[in-house]
Amino acid sequence: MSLTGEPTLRYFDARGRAQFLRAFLTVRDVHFTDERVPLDPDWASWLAIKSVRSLSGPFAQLPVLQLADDLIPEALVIAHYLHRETGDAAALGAADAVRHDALLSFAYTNLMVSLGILVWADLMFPGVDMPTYVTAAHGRFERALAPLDEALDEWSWTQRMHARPVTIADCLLWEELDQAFAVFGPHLCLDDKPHVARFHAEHPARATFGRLLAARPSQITGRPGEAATIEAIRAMLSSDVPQGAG
Ligand SMILES: N[C@@H](CCC(=O)N[C@@H](CS)C(=O)NCC(=O)O)C(=O)O
Repeated sequence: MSLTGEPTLRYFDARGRAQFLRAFLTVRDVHFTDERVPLDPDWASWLAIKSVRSLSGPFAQLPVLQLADDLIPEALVIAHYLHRETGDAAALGAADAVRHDALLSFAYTNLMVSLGILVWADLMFPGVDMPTYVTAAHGRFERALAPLDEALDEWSWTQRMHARPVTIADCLLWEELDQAFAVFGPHLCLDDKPHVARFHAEHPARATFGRLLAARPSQITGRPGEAATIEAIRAMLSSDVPQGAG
């Protein structure tokens, strides 16, 4: 890889928008510094650097990838940068290159962002009717997986994944499916999405992903009280809890 020096990936001590980048760099043996801003109750560590553009980038948000002489902001921009620098972008054929970028965009927007908003919903939208919102978000998430299932099948994505190095989209899609299991628990059913299930279960880097997560157990988002929120979300989705309760 032509990344000169050892890059620093700066993000909060959470999986969020950066775990797939950590996973990719690890799987592809790129030495990097995994700099994690602690999730302090008053956000003191973050506020100390938020206005320092050389640390938090042009939009004062994380993640950023710090290189020897440059700083790359925005998770998707970092992802595309790594995809190019590894030579992966050039190695994929024209059709797979478009499919790859489409998967990256889909997994980021339709899966990651939806899960993040769900976990933060009651704080982001004060007064929201959470049981209704949770049921709708869960349904929307599962419905989004149906065309994904078809695409993975049509593109023979999982088979092809075994025949080449793991790409950044492979890492993001696995991470988002895993985050979805962590949020929805038994309420995420992939029985009718065999290609999505196979992608998650047969991913060649799943052992590395698991080791990384075991070494640094992390929240999904930086939301205060996330574990209790996830428990409440699952309770709302349980058929034995009447909708409208909680
Ligand atoms: N468009 C950015 C969004 C980044 C973003 O929203 N980061 C959040 C954490 S997930 C953040 O830095 N929040 C702190 C703040 O905005 O002060 C991306 O996709 O990377």
